[in-house]
Amino acid sequence: RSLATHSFTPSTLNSVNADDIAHFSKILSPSSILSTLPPVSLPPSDIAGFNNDWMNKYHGKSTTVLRPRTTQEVSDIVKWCSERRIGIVPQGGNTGLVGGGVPVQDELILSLGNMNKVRSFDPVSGILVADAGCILESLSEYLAPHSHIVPLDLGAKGSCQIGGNVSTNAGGLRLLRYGSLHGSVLGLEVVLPDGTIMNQLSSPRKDNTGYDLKQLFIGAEGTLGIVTGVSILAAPAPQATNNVVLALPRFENVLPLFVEVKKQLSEILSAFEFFDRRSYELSVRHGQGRALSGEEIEGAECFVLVETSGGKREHDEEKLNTLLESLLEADQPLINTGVVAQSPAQFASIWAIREGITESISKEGKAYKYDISIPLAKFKEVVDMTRDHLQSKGLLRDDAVRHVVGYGHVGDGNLHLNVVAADYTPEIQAALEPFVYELVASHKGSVSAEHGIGLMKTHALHYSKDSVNIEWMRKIKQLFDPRGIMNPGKVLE
Ligand code: FAD
Ligand code: 2HG
Ligand code: ZN
Repeated sequence: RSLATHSFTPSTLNSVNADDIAHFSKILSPSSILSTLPPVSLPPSDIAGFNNDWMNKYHGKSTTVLRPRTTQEVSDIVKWCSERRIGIVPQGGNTGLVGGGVPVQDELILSLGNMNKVRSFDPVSGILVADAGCILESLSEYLAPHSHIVPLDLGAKGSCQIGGNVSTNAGGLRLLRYGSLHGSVLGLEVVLPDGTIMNQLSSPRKDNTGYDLKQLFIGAEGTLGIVTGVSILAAPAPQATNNVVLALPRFENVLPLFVEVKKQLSEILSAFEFFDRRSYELSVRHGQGRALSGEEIEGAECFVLVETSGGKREHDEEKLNTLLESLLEADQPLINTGVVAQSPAQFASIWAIREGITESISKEGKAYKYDISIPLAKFKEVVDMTRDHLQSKGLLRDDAVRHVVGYGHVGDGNLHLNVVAADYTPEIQAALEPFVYELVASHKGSVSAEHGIGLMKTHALHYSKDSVNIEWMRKIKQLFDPRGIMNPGKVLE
């Protein structure tokens, strides 16, 4: 059951038919065409995974999934779809959280999964050029022997693709250290909505030759073209990493703690991640990382994960230990305890608690996700106000809303407010929206910090962008995609 509150109907678009399949057969090998239409005639269940999103909240009705192997094949498909006016949904790992990667109706799904080769890596400059369909984790594995890392990391790394990351401008767990993809992506290869291939992959690191067109595709969520290749600046792998989970008696301590941690760890600080007590409990309940001891979590209202990445283990350990001592010995300690990883396994376990929250929530129930930018000082207030609001509506009960939790990237001012319910229902939806968006707007925040607009937030864009900005977004969309075939109904209504 789709709960999309949007009435978008791509009425001017055509459905894929058997003649189209015959044409695609001339472009692609048979194994690259999955379709319920003749002559392929697969059962719908064979393509259900492409029609349903990661949360199982948004459901498309596509009949056909194409899995090209080359940029030329993508171009030939898009050219045909442009002439025939068939809507196309580019799809990467399908881990997006705003319904952007699945069709609204029966648009064709163009899945990048077969374009999964590293094209080149230069260990001197650190420039990696890869097909868009490369899975993020496989790029990390490729770079490890070259002592480099992808400047991006997120919990979905085992499934998401670099092209999907670029198209959502994914933030994730390393943004604090390495900045956004707007900085680290050096060039893109894109198939434009008329099938033209725009290649900027050979861009050097410094390139001020006029308008920087690639920036438009970073975060465009597939509405302006299909990213087929990515050139990205990999970072030198840190020689030493460590992490610690800090238990805080009250949320109000997070802000002064962040200031203190930044001051003391300075150049070796690589992550500062926040999760409230309930998020922690859900994560360990569903087997994500080893639970802390009762003593360690006693009296803790929330937790902060601090990661260090530096050049010399002894130096970094000394800094981390000095930080912990000073925090614990202060007159009014900001933390109750700090558990430092003593082994690679413990390091991974501490990260698993934080990275596993999203998955544990999906095991606990259906998630309403609000990925918002607000002032750090307001994180708790917004979570509490949302919970109180649901309570006042009588919705805080086991068969409706089970939990309201907050976690996220404190260093970037990005809160993940998650409302975990027994089911997606119109009643809960109406209680949450526009309530949450108005709250965000009252703090001059963003209704989408890092996940994008997709289908979920097209109607909420105006809470964060004024009419002049939206108008120019529309003009850009019209310029690139006058026939409206590229990911219709996403980002802009
Ligand atoms: P998809 O879900 O397939 O697509 C996402 C959007 O990009 C869609 O609009 C799609 O049409 C478009 N798209 C995909 N590939 C292309 C392409 N090649 N060309 C053009 N358009 C394309 N996000 C964060 O920012 N930070 C996080 O920390 C984070 N953690 C996550 C953890 C989990 C467990 C999950 C499930 C998701 C998380 N996300 C996070 C959401 C995030 O948006 C995605 O994980 C990721 O960036 C999407 O990549 P994907 O390949 O799965 O793209
Ligand atoms: C994270 O930071 C992701 O873990 C997912 O961005 C957030 O599930 C969410 O709301
Ligand atoms: Zn996040």
